[in-house]
Amino acid sequence: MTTLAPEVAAEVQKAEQLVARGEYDAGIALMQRVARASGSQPLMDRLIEMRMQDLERESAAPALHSMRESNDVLSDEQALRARLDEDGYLFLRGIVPVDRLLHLRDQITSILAEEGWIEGGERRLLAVASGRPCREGQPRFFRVHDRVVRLEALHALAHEDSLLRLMQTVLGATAFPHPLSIVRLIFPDSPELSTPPHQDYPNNQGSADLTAAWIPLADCAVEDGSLAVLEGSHRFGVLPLRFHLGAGNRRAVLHEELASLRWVGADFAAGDVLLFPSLTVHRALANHNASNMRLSVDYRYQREGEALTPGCLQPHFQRMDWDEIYRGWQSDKLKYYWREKQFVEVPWNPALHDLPPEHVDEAYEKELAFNLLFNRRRDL
Ligand SMILES: O=C(O)CCC(=O)C(=O)O
Ligand SMILES: [Fe+2]
Repeated sequence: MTTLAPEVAAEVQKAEQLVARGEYDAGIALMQRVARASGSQPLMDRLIEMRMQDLERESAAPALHSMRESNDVLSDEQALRARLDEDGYLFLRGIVPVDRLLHLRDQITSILAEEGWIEGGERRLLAVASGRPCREGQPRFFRVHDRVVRLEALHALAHEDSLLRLMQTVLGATAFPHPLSIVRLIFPDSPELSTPPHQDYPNNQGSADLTAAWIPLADCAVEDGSLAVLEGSHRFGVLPLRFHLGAGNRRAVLHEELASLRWVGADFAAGDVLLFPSLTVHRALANHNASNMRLSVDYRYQREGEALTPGCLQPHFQRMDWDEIYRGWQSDKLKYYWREKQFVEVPWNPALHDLPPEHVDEAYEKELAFNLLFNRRRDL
């Protein structure tokens, strides 16, 4: 470091001070500019170390309060809606029949075991991870996901009677699920890859009343990586985005006004459902289970007559069309069901989903930092 020009050294010192004060975004952004402009390897190494620290900090558990259960007002639609409006979420116990969840879990874990992601045999349903964590977007991720996303049971679960009745109570009689059914295949021992705080609105757009249902496919305690919600965060409009390694590759930037809000979470039991509209900030907690993957699904519902974007009518990741997905399904009942629904198709606005230009370098640096952290844990 002694060979650095004085003005470079001053910038480095400023970046270090920002990071030491906890201003990671600003400190790392400055360090990134200085390190890349100087071409100095020691500065690049220091930048990656800062990124490692930042990844650890980001994935650490937030102070967590208990989610409010709303089963007491389940049959009172006014009260349910008032809760949703007040808290920005609804947490309901025992909605989805457990046999329906297990039926899907059985099929997903069969695929995961065949593909070598988890142990087969008697422990298959536990989803005991046997390989290195896989990230959304990697070729080995898509090899598995392309099989899971074809499962009739994955799509049929969004239409399950009790779940659909709940969504129609909350949203109104015309509520229907988008065919975009999402499955999450979350490895243990990779907290840095947990889904970061974000709003669904930039991904889905259309109606802001669009409401997600998050459903784990087995009991899922906080330590197993359940979902947490930033209570009341639906009142702050659409937040800016930064790159993140977790699902969706984007996190919301939480400005000062949101600093006083509380994160709420719960130990989910199989059958429990968490609902939230698309402006509510939510995140996954890190999966610290010693061995098991966290498997969950999330579906989005909206009222007829409202806006939706074309991506909500496509299979997740849009790697195949519905005809291909439907090949081998037992029933025709749910094929293209949304063609009977009324909605206003509006264009998706990419500007709402864009990342700042420096994100390409950031993605590379974070990937490097993640691999270093992961290998360090393995070496312990
Ligand atoms: O399950 C996860 O990790 C993310 C879920 C999520 O973001 C959602 O359901 O909108
Ligand atoms: Fe989300």
